[in-house]
Amino acid sequence: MMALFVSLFFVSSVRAEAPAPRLANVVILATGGTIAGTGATSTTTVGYTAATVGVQSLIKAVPELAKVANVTGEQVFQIASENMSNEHWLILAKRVNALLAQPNVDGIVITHGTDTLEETAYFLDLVVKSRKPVVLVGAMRPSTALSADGPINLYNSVLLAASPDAVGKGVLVAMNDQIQAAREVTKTNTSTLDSFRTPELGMLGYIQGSKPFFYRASTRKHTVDTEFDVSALSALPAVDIVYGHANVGPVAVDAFVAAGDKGIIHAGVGDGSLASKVVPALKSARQKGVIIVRASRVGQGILARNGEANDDELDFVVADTLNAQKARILLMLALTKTNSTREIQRMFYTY
Ligand code: DAS
Repeated sequence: MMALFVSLFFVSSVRAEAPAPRLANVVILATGGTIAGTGATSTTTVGYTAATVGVQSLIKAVPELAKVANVTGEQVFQIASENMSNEHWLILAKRVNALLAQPNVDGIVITHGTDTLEETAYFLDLVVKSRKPVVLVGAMRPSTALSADGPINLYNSVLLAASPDAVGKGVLVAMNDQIQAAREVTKTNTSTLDSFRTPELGMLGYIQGSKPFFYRASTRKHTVDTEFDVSALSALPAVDIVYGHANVGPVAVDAFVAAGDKGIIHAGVGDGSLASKVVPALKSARQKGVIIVRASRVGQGILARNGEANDDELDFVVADTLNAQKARILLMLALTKTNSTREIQRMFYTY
C-alpha cells in the first residue's frame, strides 16, 4: 500500500513539475485582400473594398489566436491581389526566408487576396528555403459581412502554421476548414466559401476542432528540395499567357514576342491543342529563343507531350498537370536557371 502511495505521490509531483509545452511563434505577414476588406453594410458580400484593415486589427479581431500560438504581425503590402506583381513576390519571398531563418520563428501565415492566392502560394512553394510551415489564407467575404469567413480562416491558418504536423509539407493553403497543397489548389468559384479546391488530385486534409488532420502529401519536390533561389534576384523573366479559344489568331503571341517576353504559356483548348493559325507565330517565337510551354485552359489532367502537337519537332515544353497560371510561375523560375528545353521539361516533371 505504502509503495503505491509513494509511487502515486512521485508521479503527481513529477507531473506537477513538467512545464507546459511552449506555444509556437507564428508571424502573420499581411498583404491585403478581402480578408482585410470592408463593406458598406453587414450584408455586402460583393462590391466591397479589399485591403483596408491592418494586420494588428486582423489579429485583435481573433483573440483566440493567443491560445494556439504566440502571434506577431507585419504589414508587408496592403493590396487587392489582382495587383500582385513579380516584384511583390520577390519582396515577400525574401522576407519569408529571412524570418524562417530565425530560430525564434516557427511558422508563417500570409493573409492574401483570393484572386491570385494560388499563384503566390505556388511561387513560395518553389522558393522558400525552410521546412517550417508557411500557410496562405484569404477570405471570400469581407471582415464586415455576416458570417465573415476571415476570422475562422485566420485562426485555422495560425494553428496549422503552429503545428509540427505541417512541417515539411510544402506551402499550404487553409480555407474553409480544408488544407490544400500550393501546387494543385485553385480558386473554382467567384464568390462562394468553398471556392478553393483541388478538384481531382485532392486536398491534403482538414482542420477540425482546432486540430489539423493530414491524409495525404504532395509527391512533387518543393521548398528546400527545389533548385530555385531568389535571394539574389531583383526581377523575374517576362512570361505571359495566351488563352486558346475558337477562332484564335496569332496576335497575342506576336505581341508578347514584340514586348520581349522570354517565355509564353499557351493555354490551349482541350489537351493543349494549337489552332493552325497560331502555330506559325509560336514557331517564329521559338526561333527567336522564346520558350513555349503548352498548357490547357481546361484546368485538370495531364498535358501529354507529343499528343496534340509534335513537341519534339517544335522544341516546345508541356505543362504536365500545372494550370496555365502556375506553369507561368515555374517557367519564370526555370528561366532564371536555363534556356534548355530539355532541362525545363525535366523541371515540369519534377515540381
Ligand atoms: N480582389 C480580391 C483579391 O484581393 C478580393 C479577395 O477575394 O481577396 O484577391
